[in-house]
Amino acid sequence: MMAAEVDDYRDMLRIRLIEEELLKCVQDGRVIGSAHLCIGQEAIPVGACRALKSDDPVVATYRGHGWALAKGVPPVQFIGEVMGRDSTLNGGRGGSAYLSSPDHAFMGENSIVGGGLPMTLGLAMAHQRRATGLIPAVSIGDGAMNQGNVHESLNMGSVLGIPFIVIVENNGYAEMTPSTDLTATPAAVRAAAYAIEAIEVDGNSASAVAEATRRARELAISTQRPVMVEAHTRRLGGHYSGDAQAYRPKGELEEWGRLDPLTRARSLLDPTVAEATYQQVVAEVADAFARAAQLPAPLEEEAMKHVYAN
Ligand SMILES: Cc1ncc(C[n+]2csc(CCOP(=O)(O)OP(=O)(O)O)c2C)c(N)n1
Repeated sequence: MMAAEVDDYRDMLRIRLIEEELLKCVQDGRVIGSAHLCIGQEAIPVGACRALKSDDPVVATYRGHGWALAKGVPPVQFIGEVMGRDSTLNGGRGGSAYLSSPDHAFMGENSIVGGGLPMTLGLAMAHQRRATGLIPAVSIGDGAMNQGNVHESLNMGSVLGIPFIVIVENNGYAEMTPSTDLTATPAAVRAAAYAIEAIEVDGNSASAVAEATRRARELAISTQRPVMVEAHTRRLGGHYSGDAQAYRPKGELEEWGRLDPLTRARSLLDPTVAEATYQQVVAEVADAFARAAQLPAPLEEEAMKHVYAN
């Protein structure tokens, strides 16, 4: 057992426990609106962020809680932001699906499927011009691989020689549609159309994702082009917090649950260490929720700040 394995378990568990509590918050009204959870997919942000430099900018989707936390956004501020509190992140304006923290190189979530690609291309152009040595990374879903702007960005990045990493989280579904009913070829196969490298990886292993991302980062630098990582995983919850998942075939969740990255990560640990880590994260998350609930509500008179209307 190595320290990295304890870190993987702890970091994935923190994301899982925070999201499970956030789901309760949506259900009991502590969070207004909905939330798109990454339950089952935690190994991808945890592994990828371990391989990226801490200043490498990351762009995520509405399913971006894990990425924000893996980039080091403090849980209290993160939870407060999702609860619409006056957090130091976006003052409650970002919420679950639009939060950002540039101080942690977490450039933000967005709800435009595939919308992270053009943003990341722009970020990558800026970093290349300024010769910062940083490599931006973007997470998208497999469904987003059918969006035009994803292909436009990959083509442009390849032709213009702009290095960035696109991590495709193939989680088995795009909303309520099975990925296999939607996409004719795997994402990694399509990368060849843009003459960029692609690496397929078991997205339920943080160490495998870390290794793939490390290679992707090196390839982005050596080829001076985008590089794709297709991480195969399983969404172990609904598309969003209100999704009853009636479309799932019987037994699917049980079958997919056997691949749960957390169960696997825990099985690699000494049972005493695993249990101590579990208890430590339970206490840490409970404390973070209690402290987030103490954050003040945004001031009513500031509601029109940061909007163009007045
Ligand atoms: C441009 C655009 N089209 C459609 C939608 C509606 N929509 C929201 S999520 C989603 C499915 C995306 O699936 P995928 O990219 O696989 O990501 P996942 O939700 O599985 O993480 C769709 C079609 C949207 N938000 N934006």
